[in-house]
Amino acid sequence: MKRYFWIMSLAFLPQPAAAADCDPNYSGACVPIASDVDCAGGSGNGPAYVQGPVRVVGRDIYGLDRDNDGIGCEKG
Ligand SMILES: [Ca+2]
Repeated sequence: MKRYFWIMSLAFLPQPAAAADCDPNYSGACVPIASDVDCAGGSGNGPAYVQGPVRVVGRDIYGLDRDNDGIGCEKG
């Protein structure tokens, strides 16, 4: 019985550290946390880029969703 709970607790551990490096304001793709993020293939100057589309679930702090429909980098 004790062993059963130990195995179950592993299933609820946080995902590996990579997830912590993604901005929580976006989902669907890993938007890096940087001074500025632009859409890959777009005209932005970085320094970081994300391959869209990404869904804005918080504040669009990087301005990826220019037409405010909730999806950023649609044509990225
Ligand atoms: Ca949009």
